[in-house]
Amino acid sequence: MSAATRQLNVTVPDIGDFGAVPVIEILVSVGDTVVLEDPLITLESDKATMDVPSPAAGTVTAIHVKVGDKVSEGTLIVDLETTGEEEDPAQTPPAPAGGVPAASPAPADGAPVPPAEIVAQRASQSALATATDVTTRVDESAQANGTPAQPPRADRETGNTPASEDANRLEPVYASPSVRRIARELGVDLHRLHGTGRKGRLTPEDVRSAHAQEASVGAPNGVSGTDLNLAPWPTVDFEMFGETERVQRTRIQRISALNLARNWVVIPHVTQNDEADITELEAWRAQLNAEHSADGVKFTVLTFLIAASVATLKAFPTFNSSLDGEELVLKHYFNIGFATDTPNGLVVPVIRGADGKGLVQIARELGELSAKAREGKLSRDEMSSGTFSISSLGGIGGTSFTPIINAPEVAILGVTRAAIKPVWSEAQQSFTPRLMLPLSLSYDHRVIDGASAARFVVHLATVLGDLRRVLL
Ligand code: CAO
Repeated sequence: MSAATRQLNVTVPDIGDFGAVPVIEILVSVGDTVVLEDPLITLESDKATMDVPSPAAGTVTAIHVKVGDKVSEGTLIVDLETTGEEEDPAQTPPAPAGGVPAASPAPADGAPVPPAEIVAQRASQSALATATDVTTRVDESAQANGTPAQPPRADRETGNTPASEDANRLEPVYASPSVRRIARELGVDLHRLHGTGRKGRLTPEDVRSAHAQEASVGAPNGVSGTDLNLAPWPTVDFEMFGETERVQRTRIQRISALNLARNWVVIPHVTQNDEADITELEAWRAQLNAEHSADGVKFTVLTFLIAASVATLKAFPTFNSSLDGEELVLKHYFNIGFATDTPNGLVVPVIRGADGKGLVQIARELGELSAKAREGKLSRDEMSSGTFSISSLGGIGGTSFTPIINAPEVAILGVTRAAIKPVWSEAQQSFTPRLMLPLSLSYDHRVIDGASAARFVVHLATVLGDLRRVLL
């Protein structure tokens, strides 16, 4: 394996008899990391829907097509910077000049088959044999040969809460345009279905029965998309009113959007606002930063919030739980996620076992994980298994906001900018200037009632006011 990077121009492979096929979806954005065979774009002719797989692992450095463009074999679609590190030499001979996708997993007879051929075979076989549409992906050949398919892209995605459901969303959907059309009409999410057709392909019947089932019993968590009875989304011809610009959203942004919308719609959120007096804490923080200036460890407010949250979660175990059907799962481990703003979108790295870590270690991990997050280098492990999340906008500003709960967690702490305020002192019978930190706790009202939430935040504020209480 060589760590040297090289540029790879990825072109549309041999797609059989099809030419000038419209691009219906761009599945990657510049800056995305992909592995071998990740779908890059989707093409849809009137006969077939085809994902063009990545010929190698790497980072997308340019995208040369947009939705609606018509492409044919050899059209340049994407530039990749590859290191060769994720290429399996047994499965992936070097891509020839011109960027034609390299070989796919070997079939049973051991001879490697280039994906271009597989794509062409599948598309033309299907078009000829069944005259129906087909989604072609090299995964099919891997599955047919008993070799494991690629893990879902979410594994490498630095997206928000890549739960298995989200991973499903990133798997290719094996459905014809007509099945997709039925799904669109009925409002059925194809990513949730298991196809009963040949090689797991989704059939019209799969979609119709899923729709009937959703309508009768409702979706998980008691919410059915069809039951919401929402008005159609407004359609506006923006260009009629002036010049516009269309910008591709990153995969992280698109995945986050799906998660946030689901969590907002399914979970009844209530946000409890309060303030913590962190005057003493701030003085101690400054002292610690001075003491550790040579170690490269920076103690931000978030470091203390994590420690104080763990102490508070221990006192209020319901906040460190998840709903599982009729049961509540109380977790005896404390994995604290923190929302991180990155150029590609919002991600939530997790400090695992935060209860067993001291402030220095938490501060160090915060620095390391947020740096990795911004570079898009977080692993799935580093973003999973959170039990409680913190979203700190304190470095930017604000006085309160409503953070959205990171399902399946049941609460999230939002933090905004600390400010010096006059606080009445009974002892001194006067107002004294105190540094007050605004706290906004959103909680799942199905699990937590308002009084508990108010007590939780008061307790948290008390701990932040005197961090010795962490030791209690
Ligand atoms: N009040 C006052 N100052 C604060 C503060 C607060 N609540 N929180 C942070 N600050 C200060 C820090 O102390 C630091 O100042 P100094 O350099 O003088 O010490 C400065 O603001 C920058 O801090 P930071 O935000 O970089 O560091 P952090 O550890 O507090 O936060 C991180 C790290 C990763 C959470 C943050 O960078 C980030 O990405 N925040 C955005 C999270 C987000 O997008 N949330 C919304 C999600 S929902 O849409």
